[in-house]
Parts: sequence; C-alpha cells; structure tokens
Amino acid sequence: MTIAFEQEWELYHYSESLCSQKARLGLAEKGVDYKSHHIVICDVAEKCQNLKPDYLRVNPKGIVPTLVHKGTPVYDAHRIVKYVDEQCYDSGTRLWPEDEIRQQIAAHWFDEGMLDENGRYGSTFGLAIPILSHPILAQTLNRQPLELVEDKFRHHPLESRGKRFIALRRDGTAFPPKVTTTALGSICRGLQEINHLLDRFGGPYLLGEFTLPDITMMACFHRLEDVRMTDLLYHEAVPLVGGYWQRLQERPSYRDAVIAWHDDVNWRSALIEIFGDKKSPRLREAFSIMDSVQRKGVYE
Ligand SMILES: N[C@@H](CCC(=O)N[C@@H](CS)C(=O)NCC(=O)O)C(=O)O
Repeated sequence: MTIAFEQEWELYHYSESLCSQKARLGLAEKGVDYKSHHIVICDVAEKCQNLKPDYLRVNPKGIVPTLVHKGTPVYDAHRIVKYVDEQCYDSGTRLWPEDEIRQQIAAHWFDEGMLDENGRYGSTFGLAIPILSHPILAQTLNRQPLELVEDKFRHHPLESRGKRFIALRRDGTAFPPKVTTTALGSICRGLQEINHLLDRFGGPYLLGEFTLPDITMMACFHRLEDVRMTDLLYHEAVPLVGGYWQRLQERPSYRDAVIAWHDDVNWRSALIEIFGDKKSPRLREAFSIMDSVQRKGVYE
C-alpha cells in the first residue's frame, strides 16, 4: 500500500495520544524532520478525523499514530520508533541497545509497554495505562451528544474499541472495577521492575544509556501525571524511579514532542474539570497494591 506523500517522513498523530507521543519522541530523539498531519481523534472531540475515509486509507484501523516513509505506512508506536532508529542508524540518539542482554530487556519492554489493541486491557504495563485514562475519555465523550457518539463508534474498524467508547459515554465506565485493580497491579509491578533495572544498570536511564524503553516510560509517566498519579513514581518501594522521571523530563525531546503538543481545548480542559487541583482518588488503592507487590519481593 502506498500513501500519497510530499516529504520523506510524514506523521499522522494526535497531540495528546500516548502512542503519538512515543512516535514524536522517537523522531525528536533521532532528529528527523517530518511533515505533521494532526488528526483529532473521535473519543476526544466531536469534530474529528480518525474515522473518516481519508484517514482510513492511511490506517485501516482508524488509530494513530501512522508514520509514512516515502509513501509506505508504518504502524504501532514502538515499531515506528524502531523503524526510524534502523533507517537513521547514524543520526541522533541510538535507540536500540547494542548488546544482547539489553536487547532482550528492550524487546521485553517493547511488548510489555505497548498499547496492543488485540491484548487484554489491564494485563500489561502498556495496557494498564489506558484504563487509568478512562475518566478523561468519559469526560471528553460526555461533551458529545450520545447519538453522535453511538453513530461514530458503531462502525469503528476495531469493534471492541467502538463498544468501549460507547459504554464510556453511556455508563461512564467500560470495564468492571476489578480490571482497574488488575491494571494498578501491572503498573506497580512494572514500576518495581523499572526500579530494579535502574539499580542493575546504574542509570541514568533504564538500561544505562537512553534507549527505546525510556521513550515508553516518558509517555506512560506523563499520562500518570495527567491522571494525577505522579505520587506513585515517588513511592518508597521504587526509590530510583522519581529521579529517573525527572531526568526524562529534562530531555529536550520531552519538551518538543510532548509538552509543546498539549491540547488545552479538548484534553487539558477535561483534566481540570475532572481533577481540579486534586490528586487521583485511585492513589490510595494504588499505594496499597504497591505495598503488597513490594512485600512479595518480586524484584528484590
Ligand atoms: N498499537 C497501536 C495503538 C494505537 C492506538 O490505540 N491509538 C489510540 C490513541 S493512543 C487511538 O488512535 N485512539 C482512537 C481510536 O481508537 O478511535 C500503537 O502502539 O501505536
């Protein structure tokens, strides 16, 4: 499949989408210049593009991001970053580690941190974060008339995705509470594993040098901030994670690929409506799960 293009690199993305953030971070770390196609997604605003025929020709699943390289589409944020890293091997930051042990860990986090639309929500780190984002989507969907939401998502190419958004609009929730508990467990185990890796390789980044898994963490931790769960990154069970998060935020790529793309109208306004200046009501449960994961000593 070839997509019409004007520039060698073109990116279809939504400013606040976690997967789009990863793709932009990868491009920024590699210093790759690209033509931006900003696609507002339908769970976030009434006027949206990802389910329109034009975009479905670019990405038949109707999801972002899509990277187009000389007309060839590349899908899935982690695959996009790895692809750019391979194509631009000698420019910018080298994002795939060179030695076998680090490659194995990077490959583990490639899967564990991915938002895999075919996976079970809550079961991995990458599929746990979107569960915590549900209140935001419920809020942005609530701004849209129910009929319109039903109409838009009835024909979502990813059927379960469409049903989930309709449920969020109708009921304010899409899964039973135990899925949130499972998701918090995946996040707490992930953070303890991250802490262990920071200790094992001595930092400053997950595997020592900055690599692809750090991009995954930048986007995921940023989302934890959005949902007012930053305190989890500073829990005593993960003493190295808070400093790591601060180092990630100091990278120019974080400023250019994440902060500079904030969408105040559709996304940030919803955060203020939901949380104001309060922390997440889920922090208490998250803390107790973190304590119990620590007691089991999985990563000691
Ligand atoms: N496996 C894909 C998942 C992409 C994805 O689910 N993107 C979300 C935003 S983070 C999206 O497009 N949502 C809009 C929709 O599903 O309609 C990846 O890793 O890039």
